[in-house]
Amino acid sequence: MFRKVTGGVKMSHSNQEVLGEKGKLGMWIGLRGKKILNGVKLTALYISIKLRIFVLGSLAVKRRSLKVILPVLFVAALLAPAGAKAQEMGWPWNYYGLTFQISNESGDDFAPSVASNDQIYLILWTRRTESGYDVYGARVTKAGRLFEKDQGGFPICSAQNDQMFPKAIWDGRNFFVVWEDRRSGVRWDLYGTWVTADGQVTVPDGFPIATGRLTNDYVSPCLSFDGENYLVVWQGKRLSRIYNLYFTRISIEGEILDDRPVPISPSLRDQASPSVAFDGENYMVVWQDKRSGTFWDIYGARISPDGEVIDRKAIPISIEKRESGGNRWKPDISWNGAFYYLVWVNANDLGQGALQGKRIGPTGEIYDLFGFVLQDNNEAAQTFPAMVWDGQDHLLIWEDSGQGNAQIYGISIAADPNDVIKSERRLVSIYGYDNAAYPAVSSNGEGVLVVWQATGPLGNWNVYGQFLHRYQVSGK
Ligand SMILES: [Ca+2]
Repeated sequence: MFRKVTGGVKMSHSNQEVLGEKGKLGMWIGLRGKKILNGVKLTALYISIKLRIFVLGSLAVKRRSLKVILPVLFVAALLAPAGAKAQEMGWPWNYYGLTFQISNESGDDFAPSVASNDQIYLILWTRRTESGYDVYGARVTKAGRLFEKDQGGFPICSAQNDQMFPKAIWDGRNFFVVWEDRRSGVRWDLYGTWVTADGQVTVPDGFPIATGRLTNDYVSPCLSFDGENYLVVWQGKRLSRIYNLYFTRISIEGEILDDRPVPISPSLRDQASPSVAFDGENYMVVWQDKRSGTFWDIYGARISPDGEVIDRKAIPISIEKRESGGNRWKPDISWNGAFYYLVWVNANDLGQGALQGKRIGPTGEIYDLFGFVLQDNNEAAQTFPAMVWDGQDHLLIWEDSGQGNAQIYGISIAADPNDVIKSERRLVSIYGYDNAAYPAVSSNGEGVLVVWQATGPLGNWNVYGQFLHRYQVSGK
């Protein structure tokens, strides 16, 4: 059920051995451990965990093999244009109301995402039930209050076998939702449906968006909307062994517009973790790419609304030279009306995740020769960055495993094409219990809703949310 957390929750560090320096890997292992303890079949989740560890890389495993990367960043700072020096701005957000909690006493609620229109936010997440994993949702008003009838969440897909990791976008009429679906029993496919602003699921359990062949999984979907059609991008297995990125366009009526999944930049090396935004003219997709043969880098490509890949060879984005190693993972892209702001996880000198940024113009022009550090705290790993534009500034949030107990932090970043202007970091998961992880964020232009997962009082995963609004609210 949905509960208000009344504050004063102590942040226990008792899970240090689980999270600690293992970061995200530890989280998923913890989840798997819980699953085993609960005696439910674990094949599907195990595959999913394995996939994600593979995709994210393991900060813990990489740690030993990494040498000092700090000099690279230092040199980058020296060579970067003067304008790229970081400047400070204020934190413009007020914490409005109390943190929400969605709890499910018999299982886990985790892996949340959030979308919004000008009236409501739609939170989506994965729920572990006795018969596998299902997709659930709940609505929050633009003032940050849960809808009474959505307490505890409503099912969006409870088909047989597992459905996980939903994402949504508002299309002007409905929320279009896409998730990973293993109802076939042999592989992960992508399914979707619509959720109305009233909370109705128009196609219960959804319809197929893209289905792989044989055991070729389709996973990690992201989506955007160009005013007429949706673009769904995902990583799909090829030749039963490597992941490449694909997309398909879907009309607002649900018609699949591309005969078959379209490869974005075919490669014999892995590509993973896509993120997509629409700039009013084209889509920009960014992802992590192992075409160097050794390390993951960040690449991008534009896709036109007609479904043409404009940058078939892909735009190399994280072109900084490495001294000794280091991967770049998990990019997230945000359009602010003039340019794209990009963030990704960069292995820092301790082999832990730090957050790096870059700005990219709508034609693919990279504004920053060297990526700049958006957040780097050597005491902790920064992972799972998510960025949003609220009409005035970007808000960047992430999972920070400082002190062994992960929490959600954020910084504001000005939409300045020349200077890096950002606030000091602030704790967002103030009342989020332990192991606050896997954050997501959406803005309707007036406020921002941040959601994450954390272990609740019963020891299972719950979904939490914190509404933020600007200090100066006019006419409200
Ligand atoms: Ca299910």
